[in-house]
Amino acid sequence: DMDLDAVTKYSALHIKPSGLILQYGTAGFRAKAEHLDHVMFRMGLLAVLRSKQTKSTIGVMVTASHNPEEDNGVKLVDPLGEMLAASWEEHATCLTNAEQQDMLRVLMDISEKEAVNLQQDAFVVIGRDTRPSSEKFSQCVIDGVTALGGQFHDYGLLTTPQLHYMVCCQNTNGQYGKATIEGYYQKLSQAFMELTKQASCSGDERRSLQVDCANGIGALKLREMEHYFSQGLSVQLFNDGTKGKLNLLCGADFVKSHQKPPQGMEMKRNERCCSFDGDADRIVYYYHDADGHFHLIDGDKIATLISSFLKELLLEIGENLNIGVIQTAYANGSSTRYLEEVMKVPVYCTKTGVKHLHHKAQEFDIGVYFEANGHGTATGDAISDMLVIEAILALKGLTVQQWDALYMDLPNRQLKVKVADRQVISTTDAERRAVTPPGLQEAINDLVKKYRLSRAFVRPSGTEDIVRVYAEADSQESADSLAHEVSLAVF
Ligand code: 16G
Ligand code: ZN
Repeated sequence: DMDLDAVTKYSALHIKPSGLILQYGTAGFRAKAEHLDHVMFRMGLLAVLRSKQTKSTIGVMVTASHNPEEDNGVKLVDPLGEMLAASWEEHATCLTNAEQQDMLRVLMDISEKEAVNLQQDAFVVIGRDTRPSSEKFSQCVIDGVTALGGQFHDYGLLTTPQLHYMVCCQNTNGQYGKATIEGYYQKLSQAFMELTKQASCSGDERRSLQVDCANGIGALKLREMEHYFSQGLSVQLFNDGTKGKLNLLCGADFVKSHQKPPQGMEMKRNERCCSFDGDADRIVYYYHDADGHFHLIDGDKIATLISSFLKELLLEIGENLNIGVIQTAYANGSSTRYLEEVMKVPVYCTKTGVKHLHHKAQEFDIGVYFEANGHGTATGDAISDMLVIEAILALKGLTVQQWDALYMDLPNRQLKVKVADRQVISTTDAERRAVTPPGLQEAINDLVKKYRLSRAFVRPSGTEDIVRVYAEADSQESADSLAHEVSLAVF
């Protein structure tokens, strides 16, 4: 029987600071760690309800991805390893923001609204990143699960995609893979070794790759996994967490947004390097050319490599499956053009956030999706993305320069603008056009007209209290000045 006294008793150990309001956004809750104790506990409770409702295992991941070490966050993972359903995101926000004395009532309201059978068993699996606050927070989640009588398994340190994998395995009777870390390593490595066996690398030396692990969980897991695929690929790890701080001056987000190499990595000319983010669900590649110039290979170019490879493979074997590439407004205009005009692959644009891309991708026999920031593919897994990229480069005998030369990125610039209330900006057309405030889109249109090959948009961030501005044009100077002018129009 449900023992709600246990919920009351445990919740007294995880008091919500009154007045604090948080929102379950594109990547779950994210905030300074000191605000999150009650959120973790309540997400443990909510995971139990979702598990009872779906009669499946639900995942809870404690991480704040590429945010600074002082932050933390939490997100729930749905039965097939997917993002939490939208209606439950709202429940998550309501439950988290309920004042202490209202919490139990809100919990019961959700349970009623969703027709949860409280007698049903519940099972929750938990993972966490390497942040100092994460271990304590998984304990808060466990308190929430236990308070509602749920069973749980704590996997401890995992990358975000590894937790998604575990949830999927738990709910598919082992058909997808074994729900163990060993099972994950085996599944990915075997696929990689199998693929690269066909590469004609006669006498070629073993491939090697330099990996910046953002001083995060990716380093630990890649080190554990390395020997499973080391016959095909040798990885050299940098920013492995032994010296530097998580995500500080390194990692995929830093490299992409600053368009420069991470600190703490020695780059040799013309050699492939990549960066993960703090929870290893994003990846970008880059290299220094013979003149020492830095070249970034972002999510758009990764999507292009993977989708072109698949398209050619389908032609070769005469298989008539439909393939689509899903991008966001941030996709470089050159990538969209190349995919549509050269590769003849249909391209679709959705709102920012993996769940939107994922949803659209499911409409195709083969859906490839990437955000420009390196978040993409089937689960958004930096390790599996790295292995598939390495396999394709090997099979096609492509160097990193040849890959980079598929198309030339249009120069672009991103800016953040602080405004009093970012919600006054609303958008349409997959965030490419502003609907409100009135006049803003017209102002942007006028600015864009002043530059060649130009495009610009603004959107309220889903993860920070700011508005983001994106601009691209035929030269870096033009992109910079367009972005600047648009940011002034936002005030
Ligand atoms: C979240 C999203 C990421 C997106 C980013 C945009 C997931 C798992 N993560 O991190 O895909 O690029 O938000 O942030 O969906 P923004 O709204 O602050 O620009
Ligand atoms: Zn991440």
